[in-house]
Amino acid sequence: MRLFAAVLPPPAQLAELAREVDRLAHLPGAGRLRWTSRPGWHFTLAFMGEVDDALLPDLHARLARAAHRTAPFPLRLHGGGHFGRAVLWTGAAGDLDRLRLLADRTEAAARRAGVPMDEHRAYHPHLTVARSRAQDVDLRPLVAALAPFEGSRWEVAELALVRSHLPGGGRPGEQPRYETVAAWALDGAG
Ligand code: 2AM
Repeated sequence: MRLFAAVLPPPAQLAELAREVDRLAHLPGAGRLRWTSRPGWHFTLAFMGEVDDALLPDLHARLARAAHRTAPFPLRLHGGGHFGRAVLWTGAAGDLDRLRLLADRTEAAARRAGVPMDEHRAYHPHLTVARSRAQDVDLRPLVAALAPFEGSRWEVAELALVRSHLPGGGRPGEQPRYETVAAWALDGAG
C-alpha cells in the first residue's frame, strides 16, 4: 500500500486555513489550479510510496518507537510559498527543530524497516493547498495573498501513518483519498 507519515493539524486550525484559502479563489489563476481536498490536509514527515505488506509489522513498531521518543511540540500554520509553478503551500512556524527531528526519526524508522526511501533531502515543511499542471499560472500573487496568514498554535501530540488511495476513476482533477491507518502519541522527552 502507498503510505506516508504525517502531522495532521486539528479541525480548528484546518478551518482557519480553509477560510484563508477561500479568500484566494477570486485571484488571477486561482480557477485553473487543482485545490487539494480539505479532509486530507497534512504536513508530510516522510513519504514512503508503495510499501510491501510484509514490512508493515516492523514499520509500525519502529514508527511507534520514534513517536514514543519524541516530545510534543507547538506548531502553527504560517504564510505561504510555492515550488516553481507547480505547488502552492502554506508553511509552519513554531518548534520547527522538533518537527525536523520527528521527520528525521520517521524517515530513519522507515529505512530501517526496509522501505526503500529516496535519498535523504532537506526537509521542507509544507502543506500543499493547490497544484498546477499548467506552466503559465503565476503562483506569486497567491503566495503574496497567503503571506500574512498566521494560524493559531496547537500542540503536535501525534504521529500519523496515512494511506494514500490514488484516484482510479480517470476523472480530471480527481484527488487521492487519504486514510489514517495508525497514529502514535508523542510522549517522549527528546
Ligand atoms: P506534496 O504535498 O508536496 O505533493 C502524499 O502524496 C504526500 O507525500 C504529499 O504531501 C506529498 O507532498 C508527499 N510526497 C513527498 N514525496 C513524494 C513523492 N515522491 N510522490 C508523491 N508524494 C510525495
